[in-house]
Amino acid sequence: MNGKIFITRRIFDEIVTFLESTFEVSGNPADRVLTPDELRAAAAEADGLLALLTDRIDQDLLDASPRLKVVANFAVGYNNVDIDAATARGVLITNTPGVLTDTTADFAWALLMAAARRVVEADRFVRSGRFDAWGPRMLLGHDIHHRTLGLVGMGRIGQAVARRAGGFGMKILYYDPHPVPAEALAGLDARSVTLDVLYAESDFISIHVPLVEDTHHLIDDAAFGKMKSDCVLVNTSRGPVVDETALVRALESRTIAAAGLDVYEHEPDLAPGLKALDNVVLTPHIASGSHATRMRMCQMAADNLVEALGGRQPPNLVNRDAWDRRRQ
Ligand code: 8YV
Repeated sequence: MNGKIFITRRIFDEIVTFLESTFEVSGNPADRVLTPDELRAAAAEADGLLALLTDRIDQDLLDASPRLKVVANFAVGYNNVDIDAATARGVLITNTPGVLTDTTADFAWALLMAAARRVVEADRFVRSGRFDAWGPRMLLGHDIHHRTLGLVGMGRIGQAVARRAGGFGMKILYYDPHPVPAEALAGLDARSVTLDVLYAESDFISIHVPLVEDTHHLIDDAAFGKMKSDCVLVNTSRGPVVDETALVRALESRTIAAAGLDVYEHEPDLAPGLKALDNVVLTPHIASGSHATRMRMCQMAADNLVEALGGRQPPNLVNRDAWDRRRQ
């Protein structure tokens, strides 16, 4: 056996069987997030962890995990990991990029359309028995076709959302601090703009940035103040990118028209007043949640464990310096 791995949450049986062919596998039997103490106790015995974004991989945990060589995050995002602390110990961190791009982009569109055309509200209206006849001004929403979509972040998922906007005849604006390769923009009528121009000109704003120091509360009261009053905001990235109490204020005061949220600042808790609002669609962090994509994400995390604990550089290594450190 190539070492001991611990799986922090129940995953697909097929992947457990796959891992058991190489490793001594143990895992969290319960379908709930482990407490920090439980996670620390498990990690103390492990050479590798298959972890989720709900697992805090910090200095404390790493200090208490003398055998730990690799953490395979079952996610493309890795803001749950203290990368510097891991790299300092030569602990490899991997993620699951690419395989979830289209599934997540589809869901961003589902939220955008549900919020713009009030789908959830309308469903509740019909279920409540209030639909007694057609009405000319009933539950009117906002057009999507031929409007302007603003993308905050133009990485893989932002680009995939932009590609879908083509079918709606939309104008695309994007803001990304990092240069976007020309080939990624090929065929897309997308214009790079400043955030202020994006806020001022977009009818829809969709967020596709990682949670890092610079993106924490990127969307705040000041940003909402620059947006159109009929703007619809969509967030499938990370909750703390948006100041959620400011968002509640903006939705209550109709500073913006509506929002579609899959992530929350203090997930799974919601900011006070959010769930009472009609002009917001709320989902529980399921954007990458298709059967096929979650299975692929899980297989990718497992493959990274096999490579790393087999002494080979894992394909989806996030902290290259840790690999160099391990080889010294
Ligand atoms: C995951 C995500 O489902 O990949 C990410 O970064 O947020 C989602 O796709 C979630 O992180 C599970 O760990």
